[in-house]
Amino acid sequence: MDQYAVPVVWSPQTRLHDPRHEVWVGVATEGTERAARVDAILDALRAGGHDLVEATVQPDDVLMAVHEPELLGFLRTAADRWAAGPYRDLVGQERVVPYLFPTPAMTAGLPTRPAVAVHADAGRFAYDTMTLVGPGTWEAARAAVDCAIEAASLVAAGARLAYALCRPPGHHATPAGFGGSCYLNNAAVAAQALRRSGADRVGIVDVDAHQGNGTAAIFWDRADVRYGSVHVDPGAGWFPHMVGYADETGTGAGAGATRNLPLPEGAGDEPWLAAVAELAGWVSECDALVVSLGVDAAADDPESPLQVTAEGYREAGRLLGATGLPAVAVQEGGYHLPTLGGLVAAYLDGHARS
Ligand code: SP5
Ligand code: ZN
Repeated sequence: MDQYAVPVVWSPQTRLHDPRHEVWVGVATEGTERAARVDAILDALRAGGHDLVEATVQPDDVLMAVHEPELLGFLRTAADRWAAGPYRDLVGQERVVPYLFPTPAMTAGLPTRPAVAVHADAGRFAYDTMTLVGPGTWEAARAAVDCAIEAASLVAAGARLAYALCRPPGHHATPAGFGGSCYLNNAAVAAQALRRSGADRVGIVDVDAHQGNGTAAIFWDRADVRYGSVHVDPGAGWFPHMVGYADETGTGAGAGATRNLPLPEGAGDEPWLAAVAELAGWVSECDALVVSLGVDAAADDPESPLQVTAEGYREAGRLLGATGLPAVAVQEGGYHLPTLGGLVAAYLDGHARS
């Protein structure tokens, strides 16, 4: 076996989620977070000589430590509720799309109770209209969590680096909400699993093009898990729009344990790698590392204006590998199918050879 081979934990179940469409600015656009992403990545990593490991089913306890039971219950049952409702006749499509959102603008201080109709109830958990729940969504998201837990177990057992081919991605999933193509927060689960297996302090470095508002929220008031992200400036009009600014640094026990490094539209390798190096230094005093490995900061990606190259991703791997920390890399975004696998392979090679 190649000494630089990385265990790649994946699951065929992650192909079961087919979002088909995102409802965006009033129109149904083609979904970008497609099942074909799994095979694009698998093919590149298999060709790169890495070791494919099929995830086994893992218990729910770590997942329940990062998400509220109400969210898990909704996601587990939503597609069946939709199938049992009148939607096939009404609209002829089988995916749950939220129709209203019970924000303070609606509730206005009145007492509220959960909506009976699933298209209304969905707004209690969904925070955008782009992240639909259909048949197979729960099974895929839950299998992605299995991948994250199993990769963390491999690292706890002595692997220097393990990669979890999680799909759908997770870093936008908050304690009680889903959005941004994410349902369950795989990276948060990996960090929590590493904590349970004995790492006193875990650092998360998020190199996805978008700030991981879900991961930030989960660890916002915790000192034991640091969260650092480099991403396109939300102030320039990019998702998640309302969070991810540099002055957001955590609260309470977690004060100072969050870092956001926003970059302007068009930023390429040089400023991006300077930010990655900064975050690598910041987490180096932790005991273990989780990398939220979105590759949508790449120049060809349709979902972000950053201009990072494959060599940039390789160098990011070197920088984070050079921390010497045992590390789990968790797949996040990355949507350009022709280059997706090569970008992930470049990162893993840089990290494994560092
Ligand atoms: C995990 C991750 O990378 N999530 C990305 C969330 C940002 N999505 C914003 C989508 C904006 C609309 N894109 C339209 C493209 C046509 N489908
Ligand atoms: Zn992203």
